[in-house]
Amino acid sequence: MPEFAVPPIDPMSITFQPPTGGMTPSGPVLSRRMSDLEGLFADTAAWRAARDEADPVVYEVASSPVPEAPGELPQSITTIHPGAVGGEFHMTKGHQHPNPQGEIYLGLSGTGGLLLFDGTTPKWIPMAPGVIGYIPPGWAHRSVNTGDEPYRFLAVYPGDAGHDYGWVLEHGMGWRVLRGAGEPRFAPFQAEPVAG
Ligand code: PAN
Ligand code: ZN
Repeated sequence: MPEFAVPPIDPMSITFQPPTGGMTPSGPVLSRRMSDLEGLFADTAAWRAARDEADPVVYEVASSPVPEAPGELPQSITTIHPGAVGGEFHMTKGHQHPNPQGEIYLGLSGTGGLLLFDGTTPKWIPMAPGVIGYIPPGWAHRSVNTGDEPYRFLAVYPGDAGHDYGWVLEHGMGWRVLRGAGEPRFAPFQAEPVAG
């Protein structure tokens, strides 16, 4: 066994709970409500109305007990509930890994997409059950539910990657993902307000 600055955890198995998107054993679980997503959606009036009316849970993230420590590979399962705000699909906040490291997503259920942005060029990876979306180092990433049912995916990432949310607030994600006729529609990030 090599020497480690932080001793690794023991080998373990983690069971995915398909009905809820939970993990057993479980680490931290977090819920992001509409009120937690200020500044994300282009249509501020629609966002405020959704927040004030019911303040729904937009997405939940269940984590395994694997710690965010160097050398470990923590996992999380994100469930984004269906819906849109001013025509813009429900999405995660999005972040950049300040320590530039890659990440793997695996679609588990529902339909969505992975929006990637390197500061210049946006890219879109359609996600569905069985699809692996690969996030190379240096690409900010956001997930979007483009369907009518919960979109759920597994993420596996290096434990010392870190999460920088300020980068996305400052630079945007290149595109906004809007409800279209059948397929999602993409608008430049600056376009606001967005008509529903
Ligand atoms: C994912 C995300 C998760 C929630 O586990 O953290 O989908 O998205 P936000 O963190 O942007 O709110 C991941 O990419 N981890 O690195
Ligand atoms: Zn990430």
